[in-house]
Amino acid sequence: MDIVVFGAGSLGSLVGGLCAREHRVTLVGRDPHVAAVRESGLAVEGTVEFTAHPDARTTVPDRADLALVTVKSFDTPEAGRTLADCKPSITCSLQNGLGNEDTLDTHLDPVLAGTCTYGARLLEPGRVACMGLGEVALGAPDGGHLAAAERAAAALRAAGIETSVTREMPERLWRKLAVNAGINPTTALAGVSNGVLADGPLYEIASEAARETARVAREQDVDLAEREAVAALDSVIAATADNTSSMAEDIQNGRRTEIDAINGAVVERAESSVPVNRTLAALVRAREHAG
Ligand code: KPL
Repeated sequence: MDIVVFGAGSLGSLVGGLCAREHRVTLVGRDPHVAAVRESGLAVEGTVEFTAHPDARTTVPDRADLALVTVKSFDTPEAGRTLADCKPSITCSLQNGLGNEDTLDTHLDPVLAGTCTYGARLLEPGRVACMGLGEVALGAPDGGHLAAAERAAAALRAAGIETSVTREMPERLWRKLAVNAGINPTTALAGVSNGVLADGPLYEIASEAARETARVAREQDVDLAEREAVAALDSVIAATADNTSSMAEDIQNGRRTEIDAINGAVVERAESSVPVNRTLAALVRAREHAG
């Protein structure tokens, strides 16, 4: 199968590298990373260790059977427009935040929603660390069955990636949103690793952000209990204790964050009051603007 991974950052490179053990993969990203991969291959280190040799470039190839989208949520409009040129038979978002599938759907069809629990870190151009084995869940963004999800899942499984197809993607996306709404802004603002949230005052803030997110999910007819959102938060904090969240890394490096698609998305959709998400979103935006 021809797979294009649009967004060769840490997660995209890891997933692309794993897929390249079985499929023809093109990683689309930025130099100097893609130049290093083209020249010497992609070294995957950590929980799994191998060198993969995907094609790597800054532009999309002519065609693709499957496109995996791993760019930051604010780059999704560009991903949709650019990927339309290679007419992928199936597109699947593996991104953080809400709304990515709708944005991709403007240009591509069918579009699947996906969640991925692999931990990844880009060490330097051409080298990515696998911080822990994970799994992928795929399905129709609005729930229900989509045959394309079975085909995409079969391709990922053939590459050794544990993948399930679910009819409950809305619940999964909101559960993941609750986790990100709790962990990402609190770790970014405090400048700490995920594990620091486990005890103390930051946990109260993170868990209240997750509870608010579950309440907003239910306002949108998505069945997510507050205790389920907090249980998901607890298990991700424990499983990623040593990791720096993507938002904390973005703030440390003076980059734009995904705040709009995470806490901003909760605030935007809320019918009730969500003071913790609103405050976290305002504080992270202020930090971004301060540079
Ligand atoms: O998805 C993540 C992120 O950092 O964006 C979590 C799950 C919080 C892991 O760090």
